[in-house]
Amino acid sequence: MAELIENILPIDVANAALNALRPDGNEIEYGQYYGFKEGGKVVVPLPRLMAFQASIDAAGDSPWYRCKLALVPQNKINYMPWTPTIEKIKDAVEQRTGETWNLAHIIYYRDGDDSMGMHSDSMLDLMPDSRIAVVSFGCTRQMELMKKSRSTEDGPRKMKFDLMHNSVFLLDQKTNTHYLHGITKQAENRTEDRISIVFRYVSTFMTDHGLFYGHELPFVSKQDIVQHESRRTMYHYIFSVLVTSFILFVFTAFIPNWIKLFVGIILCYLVIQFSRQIERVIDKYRTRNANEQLRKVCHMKNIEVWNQRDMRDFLK
Ligand SMILES: O=C(O)CCC(=O)C(=O)O
Repeated sequence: MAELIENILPIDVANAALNALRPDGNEIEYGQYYGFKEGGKVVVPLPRLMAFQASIDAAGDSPWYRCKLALVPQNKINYMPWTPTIEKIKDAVEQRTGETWNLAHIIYYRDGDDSMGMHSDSMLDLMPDSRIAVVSFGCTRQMELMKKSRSTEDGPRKMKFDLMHNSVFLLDQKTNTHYLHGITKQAENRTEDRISIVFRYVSTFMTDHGLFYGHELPFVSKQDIVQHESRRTMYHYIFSVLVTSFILFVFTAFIPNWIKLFVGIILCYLVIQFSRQIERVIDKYRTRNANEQLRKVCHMKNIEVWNQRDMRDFLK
């Protein structure tokens, strides 16, 4: 069930965090992001500023969270490594709740006119049973939850939570499946700003070659990818030597050996390049399959998935 915990940090630490995370605190570089309107026909600026951080490993692999935001061509989402204040907040909230998170969306609501429409979070890449944490600093804003029309779950049709300075709201995946949530505009509160840090524990990762690994994917771990790549390199070499030997044997029976050696080296190089190109096409196909597989898993679990058009756009 969703839960709200107040006074998550010592108050002086929370006040310092609010100042550090404001745009003029120079720790976070917020950007303007865009969303689709009218069934995807119009792109409009979102009424809030955002920044993105995640646990990035030494090889540059980053957790990978698919959400509608990533589909808007104008949005270039870049997960940056943790900055000191965000990492401090993450550690403190993890200690207090016993949860773990590896990715954060940091949202700056400039005043009561900034808001977030009713939606539910994509759960495609979330670690099963992990909760989403919304840590709030600054002006109190209201989180509204509304039961989805197709939900057959018992429970209130509407819920409201005041997200106070220095609080954390924990949203479990079951509530996210049955309810929409959002931050409504607050006309009487036009001047005060608010920062929310939305932490998620994502179990899908992307390597710098664009291969995915994680639970429910063909590659479960990075180790699987490393083994796959070394097997693949060996196949490239064997394939190239066989093809080159065959070509030399058939077409160059009567030419001197030193020319054969020279032509052989060049041919080998060309065949390796050619087989790498073929591998790239196969990789693209595998990635597509991985996404298809994730989609099917999500359907089985009856959780929200992207529609076919979203998937196609993402895979372009
Ligand atoms: O900013 C907030 O408090 C809510 C954020 C949220 O709902 C989301 O990122 O999905």
